[in-house]
Amino acid sequence: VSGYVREVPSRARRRGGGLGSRTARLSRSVGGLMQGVDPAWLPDGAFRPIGTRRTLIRGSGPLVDTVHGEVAEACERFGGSVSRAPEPCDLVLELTGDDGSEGFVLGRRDGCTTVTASGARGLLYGLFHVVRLGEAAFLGETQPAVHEPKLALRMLDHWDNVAVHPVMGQVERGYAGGSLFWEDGRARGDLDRVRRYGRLLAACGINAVSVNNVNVHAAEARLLTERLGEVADIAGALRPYGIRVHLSVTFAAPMVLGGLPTADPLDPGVSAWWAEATARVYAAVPDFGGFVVKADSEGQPGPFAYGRTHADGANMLAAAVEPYGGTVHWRAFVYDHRQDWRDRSTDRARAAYDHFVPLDGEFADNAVLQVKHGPMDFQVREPVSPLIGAMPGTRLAVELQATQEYTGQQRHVCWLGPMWSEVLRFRIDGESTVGASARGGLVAVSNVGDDPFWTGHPLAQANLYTFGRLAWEPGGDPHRFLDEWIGLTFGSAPGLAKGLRSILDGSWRTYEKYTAPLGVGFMVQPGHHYGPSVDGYEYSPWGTYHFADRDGVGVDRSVASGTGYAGQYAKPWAEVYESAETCPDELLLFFHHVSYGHTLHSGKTVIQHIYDTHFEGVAEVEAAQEVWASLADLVDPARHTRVTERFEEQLRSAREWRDQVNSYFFRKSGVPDARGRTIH
Ligand code: GCW
Repeated sequence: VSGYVREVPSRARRRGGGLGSRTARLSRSVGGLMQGVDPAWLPDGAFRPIGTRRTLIRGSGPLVDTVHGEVAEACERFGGSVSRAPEPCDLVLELTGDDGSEGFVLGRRDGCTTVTASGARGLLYGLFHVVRLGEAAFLGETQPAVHEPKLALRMLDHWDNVAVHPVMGQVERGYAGGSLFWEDGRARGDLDRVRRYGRLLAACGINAVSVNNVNVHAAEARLLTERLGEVADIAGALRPYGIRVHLSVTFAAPMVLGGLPTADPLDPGVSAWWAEATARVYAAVPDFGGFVVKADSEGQPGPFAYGRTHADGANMLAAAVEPYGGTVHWRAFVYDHRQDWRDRSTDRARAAYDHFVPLDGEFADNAVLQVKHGPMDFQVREPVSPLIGAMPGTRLAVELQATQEYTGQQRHVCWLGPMWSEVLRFRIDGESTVGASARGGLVAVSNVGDDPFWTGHPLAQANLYTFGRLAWEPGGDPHRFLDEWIGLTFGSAPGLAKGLRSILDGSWRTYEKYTAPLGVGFMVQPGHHYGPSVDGYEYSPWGTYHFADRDGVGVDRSVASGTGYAGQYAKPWAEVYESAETCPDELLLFFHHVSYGHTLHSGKTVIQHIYDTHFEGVAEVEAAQEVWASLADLVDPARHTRVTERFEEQLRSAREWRDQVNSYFFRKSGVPDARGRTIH
C-alpha cells in the first residue's frame, strides 16, 4: 500500500534505556504513521491533553513504570511535566497498593484530576481512560466515581500457526497478513510490534491473549515444552501492559511430546506428565494464564477416546494449573463433523447442549467452559447458544469472533458491535443476561495480523476496540464505544464522525441483507468461506443445511415436528422459537422450514423479503462507498486508499451474493419479484 514505510528491523531501532524510551520509540511518527504501522486508536495526538499538563505519579512497580513511560513520552512531545514528588499538578495517578484489582476511581476537584487504583492494572486502565476522555478529563469538577470491569477475563484467542499450515496458512481464518507472533516456524524477533499490540489492547481493556491456534499442529504442540522460551519472550513483551499469556495445547500432548502410550485423563502417569509440564511453564512464565483446549472437536484429540467425559479431561488439566492460579479454557465446540446429510435427526445446533449440560456441576472451579455465542459457528445471525444459562454450576466464557470468517473476511465493512451487544444483553430466561452469565469471561478470536493496519481493513479495528470495551462493560452501548474509537482514531474534523458512523453503524445489518437470509446461515464457498455458494455445504458432512426446495426453505428445529432444538431454551424462548408465528423474523429460517409465501411479521412474504433485502444490501454498500469517497480529504491518505480498495471488492462481492441468492430462490420457487427487478 502506498504511503507506508516498511517496518524498520527492530535491531536498528534498539537503543538503550528503560520502558520510557521504548515507549517513545513505539510512538514516534513517520509521516503521521508510526514507523509504517498504523497508530490505530493511540495516535500521538490522543496524548496531547495529558502531555501539555503537569502529572504526578505515585506508587511503584512495573506497571507504574509503564504509566510513567507513557506520560513522560507525552510530555516530551507536548511540553508538559511528570514527576514522582508532590508538586502542583493537573493530574494525579496514584497506586495505593497492589491487590490485583483492575478498577480505578476517577474524580476532579480544585483543578486537579485524580485517578486512584489499588491494583496496578487499574492504574494503567485509569490512564487510558483519561486518554479517552481527552480535554474533558480536565474540565469542571466531578465526584469520585468507581470504574471497574464487569468481567475479570477479557481475552483474545489467536488462531496463529507457528509453521505455515499448507491449507490454513499462517493464521487460520486470518485476514490481516501473517502472525504478529510467529513467522516461518519461529517466534518473530520483532517484539516491538508485540509490545505495541499489548499497548493497544490495554487501551481498550483486554488483559489476556492466547498466542497459538486451538488446532494444535506439530510445531505449536512444542510451545509447551522445548519452545517454551518463545512463549516467555512474548509474555515478557505483553506484561508491561498487564496482559497475561495463555497457550492452546493438544490433549494428546503426553503422547505427542512425552512419548506416553496414552493421554487418558484418569491415568496417573498422564496427570503426572501434565503436572511437570505445567511446572516448567510457570517457571518460565510466572504469570501464565493457563491452557486453552479444543478437544474432541473437528478431529482434535480428547477424552472420548478413553471413554472419559469432558469434565474428566478439563479437570485433570485444571488440577495441573491450580497450584499456580491458572485456568483451563475448555471449548464447548463439540459436534459431529462427519454427519450424513441424509440423516435429518442429527442437528449440529443441538450438540454443545447435549454434550455439556449433563456435566453441569462437575467442572473444577478453575475450569472454564468456553462457548461460542451461537449454536453453529459465528454466522452473521444466529440465536444465542442455549448452553449459556443452562449450566448454572459451571463457569462459562462466551466466545465471539472478531476475525470476520463469515462476515466478509475484513474485505467487507462489518462492524459487529451491535451483534455482540445483542448477544450480551440477551435475557436468557427473561431475567439474567448473557453478559452476566459469562463468569469465566469474554473471549474473541483475534482479527489482527502483521498488516500495517493491524486488521487488514482499517475499519475492522473498530471490532477489536469494541470487543475490549464490551468485555469491560457488557451492558454498555456499542455506539458509545464506536464514537470513542472514531474520535481517538480519526480525530475530530467536522463531518468526519458523522460519515464514519453512517458507514459503520448499520454495516452488520447490511452484510446480513445481502448474504444468507433470515438466520439460515452458511451458503458460503466451502473451505475458505468467502463469497456465495448457496448449496456449497448442502450435501456435506458438516451439518449446515438450509433444505431449500421448490416449496420452501429453512430448518425445522421445533419440538413438535423438527429436531427439538427449540426445546433446549428456557422459557420464554422455548415457546417463542417453537412456533413460526412467534419466532422473530430474523431467525425464522434457523428454526422453521416455511413456504416461500409465508408472511413475515414485517408483512412481506419470505421470497419477497429475500429479493428486497438483497437489492437493499447492495444499494447500502454503494451508499457507504460514496460516503467514504467524500471523506477523502479528512482521512490519512494511506488509510483512505486501503479502505477504498476494500470497498471495490465489497461491492463486487455483494453483487455476486445478491445475484446468486436471488437467482437461486427465483429458480427454486418460480415466484417473480413483485417489483420486476432483474433476477438472472
Ligand atoms: O469456525 C470454525 C473454523 C475453523 C476453526 C473452528 C473452531 C480453529 O472454520 O477454522 O478452527 O471453527 O472454532 O475451532
